[in-house]
Amino acid sequence: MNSKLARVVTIERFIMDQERLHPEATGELSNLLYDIALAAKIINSHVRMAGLADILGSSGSINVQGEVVQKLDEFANETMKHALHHTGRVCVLASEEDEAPIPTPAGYPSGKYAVLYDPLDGSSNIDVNVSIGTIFSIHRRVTQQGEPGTLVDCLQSGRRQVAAGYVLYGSSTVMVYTTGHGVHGFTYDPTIGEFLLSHPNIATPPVGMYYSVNESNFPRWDPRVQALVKRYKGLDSDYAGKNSRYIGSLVADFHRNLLAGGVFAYPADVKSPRGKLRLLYECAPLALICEQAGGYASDGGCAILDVAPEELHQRSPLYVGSRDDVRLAEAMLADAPP
Ligand code: P6P
Repeated sequence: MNSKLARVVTIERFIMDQERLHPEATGELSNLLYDIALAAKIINSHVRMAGLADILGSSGSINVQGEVVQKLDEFANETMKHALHHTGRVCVLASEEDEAPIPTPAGYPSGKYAVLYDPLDGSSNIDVNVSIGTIFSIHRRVTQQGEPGTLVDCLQSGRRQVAAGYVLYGSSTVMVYTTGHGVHGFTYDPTIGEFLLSHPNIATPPVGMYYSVNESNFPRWDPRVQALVKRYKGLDSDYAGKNSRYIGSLVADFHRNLLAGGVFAYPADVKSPRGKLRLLYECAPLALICEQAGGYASDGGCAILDVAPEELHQRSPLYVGSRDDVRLAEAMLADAPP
């Protein structure tokens, strides 16, 4: 037995151990999570090559040019589709990159899960080598088993998710997910091509060190939002201020705050009256992860997980992270115009 393997827990092993805790489990969700982990490994390999596209492409020495030059978020989108749609585990996919849901192609069995995802969030940061991420949300289908999945299977509130997770392509590549039994993080070891358990049972502090918001939007915010951010900054005498950290890449900002404690805010403003971020495949999966880690996520008026979606790509204001910091946002925004 390889001594290294004797000490580490791969994501596959962890998923299996988790499945054994649920005798009723069929293994389909476990296999679906493996499929996503595989897609993450493939996307990771291309994200790591992105900076070399011009160099390698000009030499023509390897065919990476065709793959890496392809916009990475399109590549990530296709990779997620190819990893998922033929497995018989999903009935429909919904992607930030596609206007309409993607039912399982004809000729493939239609499974019991709907997977919604942002294949590569923050992809505008690729050219400047800033961390980016994949976010996914998994629902059990609500339409007839065996039939192609539809939009109805996608338009479910966040509270009904059976699993949610993200992959952060940062200084290392980390996959974090929950199936409703805690939040667990896995760091990719490229020497063996495996995600290894590195952050079991993540818990986020009730009050955070950081606040994360794009302060250049200050003039566009409702006065209550302006007062809230001033409070986070410590400009309100009886409230200790937080450190400002804003990367401009949702998964990176979220992950730091999840581990260290903090609040991320993307408020509604006069230019984006429903906020910028997408409810179903950005806000809702991160909200489930955050709540499972002891935090909270709100649209400023109610829990993100309780918002009933009306459209596939609908946007939502988002306040997510340390529980007390997000509750403060709700208290200070009470009765704020939607
Ligand atoms: P802004 C990236 O484009 C993204 O969708 C998220 O990853 C990030 O949190 C947000 O937009 C940043 O938006 O308006 O501050 O540049």
